[in-house]
Amino acid sequence: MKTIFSGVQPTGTITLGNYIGAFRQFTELQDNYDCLFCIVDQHAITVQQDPDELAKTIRSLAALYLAVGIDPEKSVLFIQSEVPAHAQAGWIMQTISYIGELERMTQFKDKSDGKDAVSAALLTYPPLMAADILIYNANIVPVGDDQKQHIEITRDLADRFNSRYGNILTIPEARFPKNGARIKSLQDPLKKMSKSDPNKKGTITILDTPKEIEKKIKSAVTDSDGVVQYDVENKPGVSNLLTIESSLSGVSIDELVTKYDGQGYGAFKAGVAEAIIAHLVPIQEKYFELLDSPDLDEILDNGAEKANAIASATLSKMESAMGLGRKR
Ligand code: ATP
Ligand code: LTN
Repeated sequence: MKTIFSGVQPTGTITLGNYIGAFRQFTELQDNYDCLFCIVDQHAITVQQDPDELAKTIRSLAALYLAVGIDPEKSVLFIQSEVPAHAQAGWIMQTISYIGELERMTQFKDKSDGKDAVSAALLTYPPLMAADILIYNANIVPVGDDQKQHIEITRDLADRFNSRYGNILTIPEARFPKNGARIKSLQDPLKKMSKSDPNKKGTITILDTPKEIEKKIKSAVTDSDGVVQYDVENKPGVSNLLTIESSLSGVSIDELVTKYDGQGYGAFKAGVAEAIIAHLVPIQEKYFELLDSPDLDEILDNGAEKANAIASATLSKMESAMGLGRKR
């Protein structure tokens, strides 16, 4: 059976973008693949985090993975920093990465732009992400569109490692959702919806109350022609809302356009908000049940143990191939 790996950073409450782009794919895939899902806390600290807040967010993200439908009987759910092989293999991947290729990464450019105190880890984020994937010999990595470049560099590094040290690593492939690979900010529909966006009006989180959701959708930026049509170039705001409703309700965009034909943006936005609320309320109920439950710790302990066994075996092969330690 093929292996799936993906990770999400504990950097805030997950958004509708994360949910549609990543989590939805995870729950669909777990029946047919060996799946590992990770809370990538070591990636989160590439920008400074408040320790208490980070600890809380890690637990919250674990509960959310389960609330959206990750089944610990089918998938391995764990925290990156509890499996030391990630950082160890991350170091190895750094040794085969070039500064130039890391400096060209869009995420590095975006997150370092205009700042004076940029951590070295923000630059070396991609080799750690490559290690995350490669130590499980993952075949498929389900992610949103923004991660395309990171998967490309992972493939390049795996290939480079294999050609230098022997055929050890599996070259993974990215998998993007058919619909909703890049959900946009409600306030700036040219930008992606992002959990670390300081403008909270642009983002719907998976834990927003129905009232908050209605308010945010009502104030979502659209345009002045009042026609509900899918046209990403000329009507990015309306198209984004159509994508959101379609991917949550399963109703095609064409059918939605027919449904809202002749109605103004008021009725359209009310319909979009309703679809989001109907989808999120059951997830929220499960989330609050799980958050303080001891089951959560047991699931994460089990996950770390299973992940450790796989990851340390690959790491050992990598170290031996490179002549590290006394493994030869
Ligand atoms: P941050 O703002 O901290 O960078 P983020 O919101 O971009 O966070 P990540 O933890 O980096 O979220 O991403 C988790 C997963 O969600 C990734 O697979 C990513 O591709 C996907 N994702 C993030 N934002 C969107 C979006 N707007 N639309 C679709 N998928 C998304
Ligand atoms: N870089 C990703 C998070 C991430 C990840 C991974 C995703 C870290 N390691 C491995 C898939 C596989 C992000 O910023 N969304």
